[in-house]
Amino acid sequence: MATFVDRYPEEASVVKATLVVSFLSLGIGALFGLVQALHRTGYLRILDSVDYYTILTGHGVLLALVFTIFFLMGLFTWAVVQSLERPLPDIRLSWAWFGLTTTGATFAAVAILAGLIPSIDMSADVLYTFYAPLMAHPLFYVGLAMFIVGTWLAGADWFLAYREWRAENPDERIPLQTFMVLTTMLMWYLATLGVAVSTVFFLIPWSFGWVETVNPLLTRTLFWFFGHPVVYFWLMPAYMLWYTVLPKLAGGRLFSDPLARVVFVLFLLLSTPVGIHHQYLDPGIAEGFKFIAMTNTMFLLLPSLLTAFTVVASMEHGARQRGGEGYVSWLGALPWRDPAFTGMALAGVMFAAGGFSGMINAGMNINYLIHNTLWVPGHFHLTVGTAVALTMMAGSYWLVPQLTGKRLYSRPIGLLQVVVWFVGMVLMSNAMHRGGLAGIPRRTAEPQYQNFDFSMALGTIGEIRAGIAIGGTLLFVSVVLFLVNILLSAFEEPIENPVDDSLPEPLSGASGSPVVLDNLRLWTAIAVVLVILAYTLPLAGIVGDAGLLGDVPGVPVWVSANAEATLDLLTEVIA
Ligand code: HEM
Ligand SMILES: [Cu+2]
Repeated sequence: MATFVDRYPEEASVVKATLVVSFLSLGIGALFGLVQALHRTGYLRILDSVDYYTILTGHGVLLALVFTIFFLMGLFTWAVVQSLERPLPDIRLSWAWFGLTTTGATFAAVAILAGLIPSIDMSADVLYTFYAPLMAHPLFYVGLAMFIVGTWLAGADWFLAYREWRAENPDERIPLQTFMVLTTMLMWYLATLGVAVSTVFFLIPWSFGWVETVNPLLTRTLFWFFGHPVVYFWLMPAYMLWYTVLPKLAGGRLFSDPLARVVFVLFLLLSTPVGIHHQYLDPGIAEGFKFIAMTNTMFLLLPSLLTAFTVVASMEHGARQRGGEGYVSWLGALPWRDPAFTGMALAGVMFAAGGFSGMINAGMNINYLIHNTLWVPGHFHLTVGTAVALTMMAGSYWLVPQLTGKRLYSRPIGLLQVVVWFVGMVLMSNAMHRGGLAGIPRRTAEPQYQNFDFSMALGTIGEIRAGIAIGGTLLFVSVVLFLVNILLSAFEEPIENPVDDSLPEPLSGASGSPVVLDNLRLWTAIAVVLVILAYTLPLAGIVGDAGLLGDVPGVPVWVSANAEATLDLLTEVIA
């Protein structure tokens, strides 16, 4: 059968456009990552420590929000079109959401980067978590709002495509990839309510000066209402690739379609009512609510363990089809020379490690030990920074040829790239975890530790710094290899079948999965109820304590070019 671009040329253009934005952000974000890694370890300092937060905000926003979500929008568009086997209802809608998200992301990026130019009175050094009392230039929040509305329209595009398909196929099961897209988007609609309310009703009016004050705890809580589920928004594209593409690359078939559906339903139900687990150390939220969030978080382990089981079982099936034998030696029969396969498999291994450190984060009491230390970036560079990012890069080696009709420039470079990422991340993330245990804070340009002379359980501060600097450098090199490989692929000649893009049926198919799983209305209703139960009382308490608009004037970091004004404001706040 002809490849994706031949069957759906217009949709392929939309997907390509989203990937271009995604990869551009990846390149800039990775450069910032390198600058940070070398700066805070003292190896190379090319900028003033004052500008560290501009770079750190750029890194977080461009990688965690722009790179990942643009990739998701491209992947989901591809997935809906190819699994429903029909074009999108109206390609103008697709270009509209692409235009809106791209403009929004550009506004936010401009507001952040302007912080590097002292003559422009604009900055947004508020970090990718952007809650009060740090205040950004209004352009930043307006950009974010446009970006979020754009993702809503993208979801509408996919739901409309599904509705057209459903009208013609009233009795069929929702194709698995479309099911994944729809459940993920339902979760997203629910989760983004928090950040949309916070941005539109509080942060935008506040940054324009229409209201004097905001309630910082309220904006924090609304951020984390969205800030936990967003991690599943990053993760679900990776899960989609692990469930539907990885088994095929391994030479086999997905072990179980019903299990995959159960996992996505569980994420829809459980992603949102746990956000308070990011606020274990926030005063102003009663311990009991934190405890409930912790309990819900532990339930979230279930879908991840189900995934580990299903994906490994599918890989084992593939390996045995390829002649693999024994309890463990079947691993050797997997196609390790294929960069798409190896990248995703290594990403999965890293995700398991990230799961372990995540357990520490999730435990209310142990969390106090590592809160706001380097441990935390150590953790999420394994999860979003590798499980997601490396899967997206590896998946691109298989996906991009379908969108261009051209083969990948070099598979060996691809293989080298994913292995370099793995090694770099082992070094950087391991050092970050240990640094965190030693008490080194995150988000700090100057963790000097000159007179640090007590011995640590493992390694020394010097060795931890070296791990971060060398690991960070390898990661940057890996991103360069990835981008060059993709760029050079664009100059290949188009060919008939640039990649084997067929996706085999699961071993245990949709017909074996309970029909109720496809009842999206039911799951959405339960998800809403769970959110109401988890959030009504905490939010009522926060608003009851300090009012909707609080009494904190805020710290507008966008006048930080004028340090004295900021200091005056700070003094005012403290007084
Ligand atoms: C070239 C590869 C990368 C390098 C060298 C790198 C390095 C770093 C370093 C050193 C920090 C800690 C800064 C601090 O707390 O002071 C950091 C933070 C962070 N990184 Fe990365 N990183 C890389 C890739 C990624 C990727 C792929 C993602 C996500 C997709 C990511 C997301 C983040 C986020 C969200 C933060 C936290 C920002 C904040 O605290 O506000 N990074 N990175
Ligand atoms: Cu979380």
